[in-house]
Amino acid sequence: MSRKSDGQEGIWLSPNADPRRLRDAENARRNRAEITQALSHGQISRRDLVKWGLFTSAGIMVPIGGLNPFVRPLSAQTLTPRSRSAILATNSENSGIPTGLSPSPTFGVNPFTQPMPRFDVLTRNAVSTLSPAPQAQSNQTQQPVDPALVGGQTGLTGPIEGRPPGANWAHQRFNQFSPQVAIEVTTKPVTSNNAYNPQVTSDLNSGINPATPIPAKFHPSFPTQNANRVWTFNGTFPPKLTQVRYGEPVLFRHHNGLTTDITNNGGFGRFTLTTHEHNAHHGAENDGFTGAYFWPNQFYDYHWPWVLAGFTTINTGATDARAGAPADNGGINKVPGDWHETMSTHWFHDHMFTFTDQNVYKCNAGMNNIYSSLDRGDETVNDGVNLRLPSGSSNGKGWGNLDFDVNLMLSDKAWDANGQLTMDTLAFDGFLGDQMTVNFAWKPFFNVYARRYRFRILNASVSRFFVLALSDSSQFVQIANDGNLLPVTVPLTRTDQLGIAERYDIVIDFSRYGAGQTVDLVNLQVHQDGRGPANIVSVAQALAGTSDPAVGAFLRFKVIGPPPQADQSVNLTANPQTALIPNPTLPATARQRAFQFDDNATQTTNDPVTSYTNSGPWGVATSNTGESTGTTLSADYGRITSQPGFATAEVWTLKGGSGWDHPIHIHFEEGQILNRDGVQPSPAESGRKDVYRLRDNGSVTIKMQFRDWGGMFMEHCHNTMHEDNAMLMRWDLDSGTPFLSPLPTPISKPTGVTFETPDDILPDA
Ligand SMILES: [Cu+2]
Repeated sequence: MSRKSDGQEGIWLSPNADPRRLRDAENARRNRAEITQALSHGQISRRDLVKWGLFTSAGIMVPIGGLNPFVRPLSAQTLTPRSRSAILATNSENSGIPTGLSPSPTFGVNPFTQPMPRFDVLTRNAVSTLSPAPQAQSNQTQQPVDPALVGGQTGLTGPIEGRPPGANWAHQRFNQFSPQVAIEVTTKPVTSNNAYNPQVTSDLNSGINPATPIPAKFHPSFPTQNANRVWTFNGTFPPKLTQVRYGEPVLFRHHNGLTTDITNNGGFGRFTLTTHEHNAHHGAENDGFTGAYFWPNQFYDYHWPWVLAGFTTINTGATDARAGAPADNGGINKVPGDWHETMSTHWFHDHMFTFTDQNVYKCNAGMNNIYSSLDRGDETVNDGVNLRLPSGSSNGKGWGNLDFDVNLMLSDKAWDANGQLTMDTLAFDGFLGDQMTVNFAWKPFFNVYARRYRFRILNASVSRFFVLALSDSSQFVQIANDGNLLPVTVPLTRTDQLGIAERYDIVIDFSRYGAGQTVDLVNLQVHQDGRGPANIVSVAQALAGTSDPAVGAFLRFKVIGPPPQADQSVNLTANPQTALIPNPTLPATARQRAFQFDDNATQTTNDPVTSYTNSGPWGVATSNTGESTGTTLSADYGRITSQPGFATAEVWTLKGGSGWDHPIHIHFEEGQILNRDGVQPSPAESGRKDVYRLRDNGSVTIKMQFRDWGGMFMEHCHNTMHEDNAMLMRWDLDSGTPFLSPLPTPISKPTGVTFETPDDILPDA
């Protein structure tokens, strides 16, 4: 299929469009929302949609008026079998899967009129505050199960913890890395925030008084979100931040506080949860496996040990200060492992099988800053190890200062005529919102001092890519990509395409501006559909406006004057190509594999729980020999696609289809790009990565290691609309006793997790 929507107008309907077209779009939106809702309530399946002729088996929505906003309602196009087959016959190449919702209203509010809230920092508690105490194996203490979860049956019990039971899902090395910090959080329907904890003073938070409740609104002058339209960590805005250190294991206890009524979801989203700490180097039992989801009234204990990769074989005596954690007194606590594997910027989000897109879009996402001796979050510590990236030092802890180290979560959203968050989950090409938010705030401003700032930028969209520039086209410096500081920083006036789930850490030096000046962060990346990025426009074009309403300025920096203390961070303005963390040395290649990410997938299994319920639209073809790839398969988390050897390194080639850009995420350990389409990667993606944009018809060859921990992990497209429909595969890493091999697949139920043998193991896995 080609990328351009043949002969169709763009998906973006202007508010000034022909009123009939706007009305048609609104009718189509309502009809599609009904189907979305019925799907999310489990009342119908995707297979039903195919059976009824609303979709082809390849997942393409047929152009039926009243459903597809690009097709005028015509009496001939009612849902009779005859017209359906005629439509299917004549429109088999219809490539425009619409995402054309009617424009989101902005209620006469101007952009840049609300302060951008800093992240809400989750409290770090003593482990003794957890009740019950955490334990290596899942806590199977029984509790009554709400009849609503089990078809009305009464008197049933189920475990308080949703983690699968037994030795295979016990926390690996739990005694060796016993938790020292507890972070407890509950996903809940959204409400007002009365306990906002930004960990910075008000002058560093655009004047926001944290004692003033923060309403569940994308702007103070927009309507309040209904409780079940938005589900967040702790049920409040803004997004949550965790702060962790190497050598300090964390017990992240996640409670499911959602309603037990599956239909009480605001029209989209699923009440079962599983939380992925995006690219943590942890055992699989803590990775948020897509099938290891837990239910309302349950919790799941995630053990985050925060170890440097290679800790079992490299620097095992912990003698190198560069492999270290920031001590409270400004010193270093050395840890085992390879300091080249130090990570900095992560995020965590829901990974529920076939509902990740909806649950993350409902704002169930946060970020995680990882502190190390190299990147400690105190720019004043001058010990020859600390890279002194912009942070400030005001908390007096010697690490974890957020003064000038700012998390930015970018996501495009859409809302209905009443201002309520809305989503089109039938947009199988990809879902695009028409409104930009930063930290869940619509087009905010952010006050800055005239000094260097670090911004940890996350693309938390469903399907949208970004290209970022400053409105005056001035220079900034990229210091990290994904979780990892770059080998050498990169001066830029425009970023590369920031794929979904990618992180770019950049440093902007505002000392060149005077008090009262402003400069905006601008998105230059146009989308015409959700398949991948279209053209990139100039800053001038973006500011003038394009057909894509999410292009243009979306965050305004207001310079308030000189900083209260001198900037002591490394001067990247003077030295924009500064060495940070070199790549680790990779061992010999044990094996090569190839994965093709494509459409028109088939499903070879029919497991009612673990299989995506019909063939297509998306899938992965796997060659475990590295030669030509096999059949493109729809996801089944009961299928073991590949089984890399423990403590080996492999070369994987990831290939994309024509007309698409799939940002591929491989869980567990970073890879290094050996080549992109046969040539060396750019400096900005020459570090370690966990998301690989394939680009149109592109291929990326990476090398990665498989060590330290075992279990079942995933590889998938992070355009979550593709991931959920069903471009996801499972790979297993057998770390030996006590693991069974092959690992039994967990089947999650409110009454407890059971296991079944894998549905399928691919040849040469
Ligand atoms: Cu994709």
